[in-house]
Amino acid sequence: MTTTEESPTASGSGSNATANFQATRTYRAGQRTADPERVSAVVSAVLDGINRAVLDHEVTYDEFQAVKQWLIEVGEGGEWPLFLDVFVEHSVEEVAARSQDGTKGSILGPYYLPGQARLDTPASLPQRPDERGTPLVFSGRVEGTDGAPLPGAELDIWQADEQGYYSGFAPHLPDGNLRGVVVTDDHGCFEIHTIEPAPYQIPTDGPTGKMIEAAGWHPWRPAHLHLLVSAPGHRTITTQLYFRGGQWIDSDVARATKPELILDPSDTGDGTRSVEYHFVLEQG
Ligand code: MBD
Ligand code: FE
Repeated sequence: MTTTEESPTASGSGSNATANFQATRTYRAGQRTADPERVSAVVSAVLDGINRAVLDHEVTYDEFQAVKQWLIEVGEGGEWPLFLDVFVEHSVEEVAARSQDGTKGSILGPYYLPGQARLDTPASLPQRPDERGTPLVFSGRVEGTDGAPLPGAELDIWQADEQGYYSGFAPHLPDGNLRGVVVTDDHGCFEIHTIEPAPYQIPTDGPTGKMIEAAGWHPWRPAHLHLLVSAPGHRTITTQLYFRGGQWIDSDVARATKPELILDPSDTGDGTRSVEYHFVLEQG
């Protein structure tokens, strides 16, 4: 099996995402026992959808066997977190968003790693000495839905580098690169110095990428910053921010963009770009 030790490619990242999911499961919700009626309702709907597709498209035995083989490969390649976060999480997030106020959310994705360095504002995300990419100064404020600033709020931020790789999921990157937990100042303000990320390509050499290619789709997500924004007494927001004019904004393979989440950085004149964003957290 390919690992990220041997190769920084997508199947490497995908299997790494499975290991990460299992290692960090306790950070995630969803351990409680489900109501049998709900299990029956949801599982029936999923199976109905699959059977409907088989009948409507007259799926053959050859195709059925190919699907079984592919499902086995997704598991063996460790790509279930990748596949599910790309193709399904956007609907789970849409449901969650129905009861959420304040800043719009987006999907978490497979590459969050808890426990990063805590940094006071103004903060520079950990970078290699020769980190490539356009410098970006990302600043703003965190406030409640009542407009009150939230000092001591945390922005847990992670992003791809200028080649589209995430630290922890590519062996050539140092641990913690372009990740950090930035704490707001007495006025709820933050300032983060980083670089603009590149678009992200689903690894083309793994089963998820092969399915995308077989269907003739593209494997790209637009460039984005990931954030978990939290403050005591407030509901944590999981979101992503994109860049105006960025490639794939209107055709994100993970369908995770929203118009409210698009940044429009301006040139500062010295090759740096700068942009502000205000986060609004719901009480409770
Ligand atoms: C990513 O970088 C990402 O954000 C998601 C949601 C899925 C795959 C890779
Ligand atoms: Fe991402």
